[in-house]
Amino acid sequence: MSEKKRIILHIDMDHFYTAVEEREHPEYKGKPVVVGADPKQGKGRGVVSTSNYEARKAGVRSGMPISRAWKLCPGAVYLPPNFPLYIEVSLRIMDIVRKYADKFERWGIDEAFLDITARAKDYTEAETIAKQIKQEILEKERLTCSIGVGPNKLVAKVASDYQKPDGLTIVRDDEAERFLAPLPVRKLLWVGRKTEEKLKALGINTIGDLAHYDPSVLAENFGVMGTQMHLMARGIDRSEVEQRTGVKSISHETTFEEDIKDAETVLKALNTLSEEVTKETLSQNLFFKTVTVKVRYENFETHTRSKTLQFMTNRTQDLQKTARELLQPYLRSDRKVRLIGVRVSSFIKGEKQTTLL
Ligand code: TTP
Ligand code: MG
Repeated sequence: MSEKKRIILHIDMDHFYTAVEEREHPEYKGKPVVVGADPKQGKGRGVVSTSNYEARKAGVRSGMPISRAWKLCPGAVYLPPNFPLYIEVSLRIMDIVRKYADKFERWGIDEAFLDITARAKDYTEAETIAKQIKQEILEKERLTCSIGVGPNKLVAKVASDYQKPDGLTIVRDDEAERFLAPLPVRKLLWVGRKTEEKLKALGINTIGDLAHYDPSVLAENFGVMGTQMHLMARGIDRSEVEQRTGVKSISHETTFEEDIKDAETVLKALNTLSEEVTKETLSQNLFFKTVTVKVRYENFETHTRSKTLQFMTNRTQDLQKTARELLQPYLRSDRKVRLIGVRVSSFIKGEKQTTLL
């Protein structure tokens, strides 16, 4: 029995946080813009959330220490993240996008997968749909995105990243393996830095190298993941586009400007983080049950501790109280704290909560 051929789209907004900031502040247009921690004239700690393409030209990247970004690009506009705004824009974009598909899957704040098999009889029709989506997002939100179209989620995702910004890359099922072959293995989803190093040691640099490698040796070296990677390298991915809340957890963390000994200051920051987290869960109509806190001491020793509540909640006070209980044992007069974080997980959607009650 042959499987029905699918057509999948992956949409990824271009430099999302900074794009939203540029839209709100036209005076930033054309300048390098960095969203992230306060750079404090190069002495700031914490990291870059994202940067626009002008700042990327200077070498600034997501996740890089903000102090390094400052060195690379001192003239950029540096902005703190405005999460409530990004979430609001993200939700509106998801509402635009989901109309175009029978199956829709949100994937992080600025990405989504669409299964349009039932709506596009071929790749030409798929291209028309992709162009309509780009046009509607541009008209309604004045933002650009990049879209990849392919026979499965894997190929669509790699394709959306292929030409950025404002790209549209179409990869038909019979072209998938050839399209992937020259790309570095790290472009495959879930191939992290460690795996990349191990693959390099085996002489595997490109996805094509991986596709032609002996699968039994890959299985020996990487177990089930080896088999999985070999399939992916040949452009094979059977995973479905699945409707779900899209997020498994929501978290916020902060690196203090200087290491903190005073428990009250740490707890105050914890309250603020908890507030930011519940703002986000409320905006997505999610109730949570599990709370996790993270603490990093000045020597980078890091601990996390979780608790699952007896009830689902979306209340800031519940989160603040639980987070405080969890963090308290780590606040010791002899240890300075560098970073703290709050995460919530085990979600259900608001409507379900009402039916449960
Ligand atoms: P990405 O889609 O990875 O990045 P991007 O949209 O900024 O840029 P690109 O044009 O390459 O797609 O992430 C979406 C948003 O998530 C990004 O705007 C900011 C946030 N983010 C972080 O806060 N930290 C990170 O390390 C990354 C990668 C993203
Ligand atoms: Mg993006």
